[in-house]
Amino acid sequence: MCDVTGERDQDPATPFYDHPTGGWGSLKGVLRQATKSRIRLGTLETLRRQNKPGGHMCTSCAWAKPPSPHLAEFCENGAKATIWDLTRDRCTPDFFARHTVTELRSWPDHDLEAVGRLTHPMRYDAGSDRYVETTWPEAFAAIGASLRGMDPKTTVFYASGRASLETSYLYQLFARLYGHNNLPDSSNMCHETTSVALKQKIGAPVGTCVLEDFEHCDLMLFFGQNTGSNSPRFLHPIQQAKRRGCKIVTFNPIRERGLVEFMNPQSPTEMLTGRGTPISDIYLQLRPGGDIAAIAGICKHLFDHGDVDRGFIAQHCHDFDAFETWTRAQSWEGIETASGLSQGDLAEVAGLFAASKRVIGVYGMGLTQHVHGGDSIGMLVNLLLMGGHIGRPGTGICPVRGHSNVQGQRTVGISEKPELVPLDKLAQMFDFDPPRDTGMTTVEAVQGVIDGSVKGFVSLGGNFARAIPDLARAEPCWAGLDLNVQIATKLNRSHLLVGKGAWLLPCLVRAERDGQKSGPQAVSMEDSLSHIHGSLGRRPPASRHLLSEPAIVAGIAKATLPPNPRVRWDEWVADYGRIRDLIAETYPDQFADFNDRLFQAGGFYRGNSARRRDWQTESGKAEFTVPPGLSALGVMPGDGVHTLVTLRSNDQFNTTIYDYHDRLRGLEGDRMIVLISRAGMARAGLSEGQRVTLVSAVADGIPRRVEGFTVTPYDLPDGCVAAYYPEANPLVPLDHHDIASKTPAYKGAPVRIET
Ligand SMILES: Nc1nc2c(c(=O)[nH]1)N[C@H]1C(S)=C(S)[C@@H](COP(=O)(O)OP(=O)(O)OC[C@H]3O[C@@H](n4cnc5c(=O)[nH]c(N)nc54)[C@H](O)[C@@H]3O)O[C@H]1N2
Ligand SMILES: Nc1nc2c(c(=O)[nH]1)N[C@H]1C(S)=C(S)[C@@H](COP(=O)(O)OP(=O)(O)OC[C@H]3O[C@@H](n4cnc5c(=O)[nH]c(N)nc54)[C@H](O)[C@@H]3O)O[C@H]1N2
Ligand SMILES: [Mo]
Repeated sequence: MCDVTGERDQDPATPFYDHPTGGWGSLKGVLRQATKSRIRLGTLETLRRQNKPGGHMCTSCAWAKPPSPHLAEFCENGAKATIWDLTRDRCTPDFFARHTVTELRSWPDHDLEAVGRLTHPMRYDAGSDRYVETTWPEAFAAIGASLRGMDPKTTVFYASGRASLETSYLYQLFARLYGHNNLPDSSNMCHETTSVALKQKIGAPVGTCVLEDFEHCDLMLFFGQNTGSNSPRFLHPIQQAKRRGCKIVTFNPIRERGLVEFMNPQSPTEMLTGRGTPISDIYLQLRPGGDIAAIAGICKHLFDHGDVDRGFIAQHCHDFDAFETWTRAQSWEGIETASGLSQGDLAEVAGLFAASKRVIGVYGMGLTQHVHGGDSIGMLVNLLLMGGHIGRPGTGICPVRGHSNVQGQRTVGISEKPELVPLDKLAQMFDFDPPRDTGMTTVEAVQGVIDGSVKGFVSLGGNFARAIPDLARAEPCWAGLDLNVQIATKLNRSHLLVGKGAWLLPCLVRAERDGQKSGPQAVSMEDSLSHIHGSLGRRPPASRHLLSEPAIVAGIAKATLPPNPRVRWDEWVADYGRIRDLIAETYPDQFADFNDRLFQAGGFYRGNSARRRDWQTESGKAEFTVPPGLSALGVMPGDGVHTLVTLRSNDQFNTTIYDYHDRLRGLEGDRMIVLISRAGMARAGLSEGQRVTLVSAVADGIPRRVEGFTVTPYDLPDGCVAAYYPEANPLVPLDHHDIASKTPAYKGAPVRIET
């Protein structure tokens, strides 16, 4: 049962955290983690250098690193991520000798990772049902032999968005030399909606903002992005913008604390007075999937009042008339029903919008992870275009990316879409014929695991089997794989779903010293605002048996592929500067003089065509688009059906569960909870603390249920329930995804509650 750690006026029994984000609570969170992980003093020194030129770049979120950093340029969750990596605990061959893989499968996610850092390369031994110690040469030779015996098209090379640009470049090259484009990355569960929708709308697959824009905007609109937990360093520019008088409007079914109030841990006055900065001027708790309708309402109001930048639209936009006709035709009744917001609320936002000269639209998973997620992003771009708010200082569209290099992985070729990769250039540089067919997305890879067509899986980080939709359906099918190779830092459940051949290959973390033949090596990553940063680790490695990610990828590649005089794995691993030369040669417009600019303060900007109003779309202009309907949901709630939103707690990084607290939401101690409004509880005849089962309401003949959720009243809109990811993932059907990009609709799964 959850502790209720706070109270609010309206409903004293509803869990609520009424302190600002940041502040003493965040320091306590870090200290608790530091104590648990028994960190050394050197780790604190490492934190001081985090996200600064010459230091290492945090492995938590992808938020921008400013050119003049704060004394401590890290947040509660960035500190937790580093401390989690630099723990003194170890997961050794001895540990594996004591536990069978079958036994470990019964352990919770938190306990598996909490064993500590992996220390040795391990091979699964089916006879003893244990992972046993192996050597790197033995592992590479066996994996290479296995891959050589398989049809490349039946293998998938997955990447979680953490690996550096250098590793990612080698990884995509390996896949293509081997013979496939099956290169989904975590982006396929995340901002792939963005890559597809923004490319279609403005001709650039990433956001257009840079940090300075936040110094000039007078309105920011936040859609479904939980800044306080997931990109807390963003709260600094937000706080500064607020002090200048910038207005902030938030659309989110949940009142997330970071967007309500922020106390800057680096401000003695705020820390001592306990008073933070209020963040949102207007906070609208819309229905999940209600964003299209909410924006339609704002646009309708703008049309009614003539607040439209027709000069900009005539010069820069395509297909505006169809959008105007559609918007004017929408009824207020339809808009209010789909959004759950009133005409008055939306008119107020429209008034603010019309009065603002520079507007930024910010968004996260609340938009991308829906059946019509691409249309939600499309609507936000429509709104910005109505006022000419793209391609001017202080304006723009700002998707907040997740993993620290997820955007960069796409930039250097990790993509299942061959048209996004300069294949001719690769062919010429490495003298081979790259595959031209479209590879598998995450959804297709899972489908392939389920139907047996995927035979080999290589995972560069991540906990794929836990992060995916329909995970319970996929779980038994992993045993059917011929090869499962996991490159990782800590033990997780994906490592335990062993196939016929399974390998667990431990790597360095970013904060650790990476010594190669030519000396210590730096790596690089791209932040959410398209700036590239060098990262240098200095901590001693957790074990002398660890290899770097580039060395592991190169080791497997060399053992798999025939010799090619243009492909010099050993030389590249000896000096990562050589890999950066290859990146610069492949992408000369964006990465010229890469090595010279590696440690530029604030990162170097790789540019964005839409920011220059160079619209690289089909029509050569920015596209207005009409959504297929007012809701982003595939299935509407009603008649016992609720919309399930899956959430991250403040104490988790994706499937890595640091602890069982969700301080910013006032929820403590238990992750198996289902949040529901009191009105919703009354209607469903539920009482607080009751144990229930959630059952999927998608009628496709596949049973999906998760038992043991505790009913927890929470301030949520009608028709909506919420539960944590990954516990609730078995309830999200695999083919329930954004239509164009196939990003799973994790924020809008229809469920019933069984008592
Ligand atoms: N501490 C921490 N940091 C992280 C991560 C982490 O797990 N922990 N994960 C990283 C990764 S990979 C990613 S992708 C990002 C994710 O960061 P976010 O993009 O913030 O993703 P979520 O926390 O999943 O959900 C965001 C918000 O969407 C709201 N929401 C749900 N449905 C809707 C809707 O229909 N409309 C609107 N407007 N809002 C909705 C939810 O209430 C929630 O506040 O964070 C990154 N940073
Ligand atoms: N229901 C639901 N499901 C979701 C989401 C949601 O909002 N709701 N969000 C989706 C999103 S946005 C994402 S990005 C995915 C992410 O899902 P995950 O795959 O869970 O993401 P990671 O955080 O990369 O995975 C953590 C694992 O990576 C390994 N690791 C950590 N650091 C390193 C490193 O430096 N190198 C290597 N090689 N390995 C390392 C560790 O072994 C750790 O166990 O989940 C998706 N799934
Ligand atoms: Mo993500």
